[in-house]
Amino acid sequence: MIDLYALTSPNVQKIFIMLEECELPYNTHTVDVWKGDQFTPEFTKINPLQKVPAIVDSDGPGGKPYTVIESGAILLYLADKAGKFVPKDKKQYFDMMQWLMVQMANLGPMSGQLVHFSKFAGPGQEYGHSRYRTVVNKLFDLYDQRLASRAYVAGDDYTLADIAAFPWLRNVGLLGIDLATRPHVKAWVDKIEARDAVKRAMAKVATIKSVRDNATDDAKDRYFGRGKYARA
Ligand SMILES: N[C@@H](CCC(=O)N[C@@H](CS)C(=O)NCC(=O)O)C(=O)O
Repeated sequence: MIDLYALTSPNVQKIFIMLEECELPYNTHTVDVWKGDQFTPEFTKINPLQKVPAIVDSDGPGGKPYTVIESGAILLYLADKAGKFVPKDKKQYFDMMQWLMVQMANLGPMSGQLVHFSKFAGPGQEYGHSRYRTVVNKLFDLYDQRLASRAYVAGDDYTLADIAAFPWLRNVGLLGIDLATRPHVKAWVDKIEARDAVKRAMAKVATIKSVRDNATDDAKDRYFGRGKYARA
């Protein structure tokens, strides 16, 4: 059995999608990062980075419990366990890996910064907002070019590169990105959204409750490492 430590963010959505796609049994534990649950000693033992997602597999390597953090590593771990969504052909495997890394190192973190500067940083932050809006727009263009000539991000098959990118590329409302000029991303989002496993995953995400809209100023400061939580 897999225990998934989760809230509702795109990095967590990837893992719900992968678990549903692989039909692996799992329990969900809510870690409300807007309440500070990520900082408890119990959760810090599971993920010293104090972030969701994380999983604990009771049947890990050697039949022993095993913990995995970082959504990209979790996707690779689950793909290995289920034997799915990773191409066997070497070239295709490395195409998939490169685009998984593009998502993990670029699309995810840069989009996260864009959301931060547009929703949470407060007034007077135009430099940060403009910088990340530009970077994310360029990344959306890059994915659109890529999807213009192939069915999926890595090639002909649906792989981890799609599962990792989907929650971010569909997130256009929050990011303030226009898909009208990215028809290939739009068609790909629609295609992935129509998968049964993705529908099941997103329905599960929708049931998770958070205090996000009523988070205290102190909880927000701690989450964002600002105010009395800032480090020199
Ligand atoms: N690189 C990590 C990012 C995880 C991440 O940033 N999680 C956020 C939610 S999207 C979180 O738990 N933030 C709480 C905090 O930073 O205190 C991954 O892909 O798993």
